[in-house]
Amino acid sequence: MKYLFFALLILSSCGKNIEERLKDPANDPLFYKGDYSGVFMIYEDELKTGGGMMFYASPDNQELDFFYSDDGNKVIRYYWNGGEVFDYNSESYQHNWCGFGLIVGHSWEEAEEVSMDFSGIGYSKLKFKVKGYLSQNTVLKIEGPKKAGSSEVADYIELDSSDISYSWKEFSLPISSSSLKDFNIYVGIIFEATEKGSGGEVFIDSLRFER
Ligand SMILES: [Ca+2]
Repeated sequence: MKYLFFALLILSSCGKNIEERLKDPANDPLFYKGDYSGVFMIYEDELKTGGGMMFYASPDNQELDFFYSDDGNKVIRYYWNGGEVFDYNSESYQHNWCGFGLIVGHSWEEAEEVSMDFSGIGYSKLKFKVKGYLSQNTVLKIEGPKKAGSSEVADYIELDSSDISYSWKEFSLPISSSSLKDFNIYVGIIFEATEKGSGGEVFIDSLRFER
């Protein structure tokens, strides 16, 4: 049984060599998919999903780092100066929002094609740690799993300047089991602003689904 399991892992992987995989199969999302340990780690020191990311609008006026060193602890750093970004849907520049998604596919070209189904595992929460700064008229929206390109509203939590500081704080977002069926995006991280030149700087770590 064990050998069959590894054989499946090897067959389903292209990017990593076998030795690397055998060293730490627990880092593989497919392992977690079959493992009912109750936690699926999305980001902890690195992106653990095996997938990639995509910006929702153009990456202008933003800085995104998946290996930011916070006193040696690796975290995601996302900064927006509140400047304009190009919205591919409306085909115009705007300063109301920007963001990115952690996707199941490896790049935006695969965003709508590659999906994951966690609906049988029983995850009910998206948990994460966050710290940083938001301008008065800017909010940070963290969205739960969703289908790319869908108009369905994902589960989300909205944090404003009074919710975060430069001390770590943990949040827990309840997620519906239906959102975990055939999703393309694990998590969306979005800044929304009511005025130009706002924005913020946030650090995110220990991003995970829990039962
Ligand atoms: Ca970390």
